[in-house]
Amino acid sequence: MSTFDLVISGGTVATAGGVTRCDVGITGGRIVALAERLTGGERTIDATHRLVLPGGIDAHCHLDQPRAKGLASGGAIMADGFETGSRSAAFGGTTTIIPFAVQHRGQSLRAAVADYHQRATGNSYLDYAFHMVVSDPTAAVLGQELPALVKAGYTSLKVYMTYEAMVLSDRQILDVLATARDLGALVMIHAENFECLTWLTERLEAAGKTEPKYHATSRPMAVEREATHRAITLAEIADVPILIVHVSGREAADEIRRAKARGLNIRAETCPQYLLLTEADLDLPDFEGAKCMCSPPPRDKASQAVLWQGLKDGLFDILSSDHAPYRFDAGGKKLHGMKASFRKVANGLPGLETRAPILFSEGVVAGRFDIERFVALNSANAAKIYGIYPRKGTIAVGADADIAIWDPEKKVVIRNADLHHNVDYTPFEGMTVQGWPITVLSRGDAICDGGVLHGVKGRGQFLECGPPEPVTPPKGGLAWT
Ligand code: DUC
Ligand code: ZN
Ligand code: ZN
Repeated sequence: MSTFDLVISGGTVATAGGVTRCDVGITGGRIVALAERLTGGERTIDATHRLVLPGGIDAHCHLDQPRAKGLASGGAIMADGFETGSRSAAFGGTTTIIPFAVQHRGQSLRAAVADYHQRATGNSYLDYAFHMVVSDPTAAVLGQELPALVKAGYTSLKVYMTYEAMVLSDRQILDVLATARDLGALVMIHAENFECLTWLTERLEAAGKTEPKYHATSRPMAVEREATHRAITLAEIADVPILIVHVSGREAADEIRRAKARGLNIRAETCPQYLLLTEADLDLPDFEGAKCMCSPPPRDKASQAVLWQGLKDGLFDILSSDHAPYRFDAGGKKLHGMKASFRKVANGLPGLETRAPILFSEGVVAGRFDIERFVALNSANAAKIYGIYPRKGTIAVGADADIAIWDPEKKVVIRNADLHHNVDYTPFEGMTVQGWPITVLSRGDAICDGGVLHGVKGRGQFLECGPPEPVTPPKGGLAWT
């Protein structure tokens, strides 16, 4: 009888805490042994000259979301559900996804969560958790639904400071933050000033300035900076940690740095599009700029440098894709035609598969940070922040065998034709990256290997999340309770 179901031999194992040459023994979907040399595997993967890394966690992605009623861009169809989204993520070395269960106004939060379970069940190749989106914080949501849902393993939720159908007032955000504080849940905040960007949008439209490039003009850095500052202020008043999602540039990053220096418990995320794209990418001919339209929009080279610095020095905790999969066709970006105002174009771009390879190539290979920091940004920090560590996010005895075996030398030219999502473009077309995951295991099962899909659709399991880190005790500095 074999000692292990599988042994990964000869590779270099890296976690957020260190790098070591060792073999990994896997049985029953879990890591059961780490040693210089292991024998007795029913199967063996030779990982010589390879990096053996915890599978990535994409902690911010949108899958199978019906467009909220009332949005100008309403009606556009998400091209990826849990099947193609998780498949694509796996080919890029990601083994856990955390998309959103979105509450629409008038809907119960429980019903929203149940709806997204139906969308995921039987479809995902990978394990998944859910963040909730709270767009209607009624007394029932705050008083009954959230306590029950947090207990049931939904320990993070997102609120929006913009979007007609989602925006919450400051007072509502405070209500949500205070509830999260009581429950030990983590609130993620989309920080853009809705009134300012709406005012700018109306003026731009009145002047006939409606092409995709004006999307960026309508949401300048000041719109994000102000909202970031306000989000931090609200968190300070409520005395609760928050996580600011998809930080796009310098001024917002500066606000977060200042808040952290004051001892506030602010976590932050950025995304590859803000590291690689600029506002100029929205100004491509033939409506092509719409491919790079996301909110907040990409900024400039100076902001890119600030974000890279923040990834390196700990200002940012995670790098997520914000995968929002709209095709460049009449069901997606072109739903209202190529002459439509930027206001009507669905926001977002795809990135589940390219996220980790871009971070590895531009981060580790380019010498911006080491492999431990890569693992922290790619998986370990997300696992801790969202309460699934150490089951996910590390290579340790007892952890799930969610492992990506990377060839650190392999050079890949990113081509949409080679990706596994259902979107008909990638904003990173033609970019060369070095380093790519060759074999990706989820709980010991090979999901993909050498470019071939082996995983079984629907095998992915829902993950109940525990309490998020950081759960630093409330400071009690602001007396309001
Ligand atoms: N912005 C969001 O807030 N969500 C999805 C896509 C986007 O661009
Ligand atoms: Zn957002
Ligand atoms: Zn998003």
